[in-house]
Amino acid sequence: MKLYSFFRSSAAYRVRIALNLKGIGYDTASVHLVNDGGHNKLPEFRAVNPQMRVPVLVTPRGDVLIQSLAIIEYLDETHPEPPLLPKDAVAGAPRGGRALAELIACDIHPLNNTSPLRYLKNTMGQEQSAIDAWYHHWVITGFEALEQLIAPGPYACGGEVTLADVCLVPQVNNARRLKVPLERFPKIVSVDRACLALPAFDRARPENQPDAE
Ligand SMILES: N[C@@H](CCC(=O)N[C@@H](CS)C(=O)NCC(=O)O)C(=O)O
Repeated sequence: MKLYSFFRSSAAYRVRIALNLKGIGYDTASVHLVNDGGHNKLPEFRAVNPQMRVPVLVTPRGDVLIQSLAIIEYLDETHPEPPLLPKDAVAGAPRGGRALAELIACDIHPLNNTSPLRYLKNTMGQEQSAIDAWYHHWVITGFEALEQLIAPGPYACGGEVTLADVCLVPQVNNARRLKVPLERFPKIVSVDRACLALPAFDRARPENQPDAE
């Protein structure tokens, strides 16, 4: 498998964790999202993914998969062990992996992603302090709900790692990098710590990637 990734991308981080959990080897094709205005905007990458975002996973038979949650669902179907998604729909709500994963991936992450933040700065002319306040606001709002929904642990949905953990750890990493105070979220911090003690999560950390800076 080939993964188009950027060490700091939280969506790519999710897929790296899933690949590691399932013991699937892959090659990293690094796409720098910042240098020269973003190498993801170059025509050669646009030809791979018209959305010009990472991650992109290319399977051994040449299928080109985009969108981290869809990629992870594909990995779960083709490599069922260990399962990351509940098989029964009721187990998915409200504390199941899918609901918490979507809380993070659909409601928090899009608001603090590279493109919207750049738009706030370059098109809307916002000061960096206002952009930081925006970022903190949406992470904290999401984390306030997530903190209440997390199971007793050690992982977000209880005793097994699920898609919720795969999404939580990169979002916490991102929040720490942007200096969001996490003292009010002891359950989130505890789940993050438990996950990062697992080699699959540790190997997927931004600082452990071949393109880390
Ligand atoms: N919903 C997408 C989000 C992908 C995404 O936005 N990736 C970011 C990095 S975390 C990206 O490539 N951003 C480039 C840009 O916005 O220009 C997914 O889950 O894969």
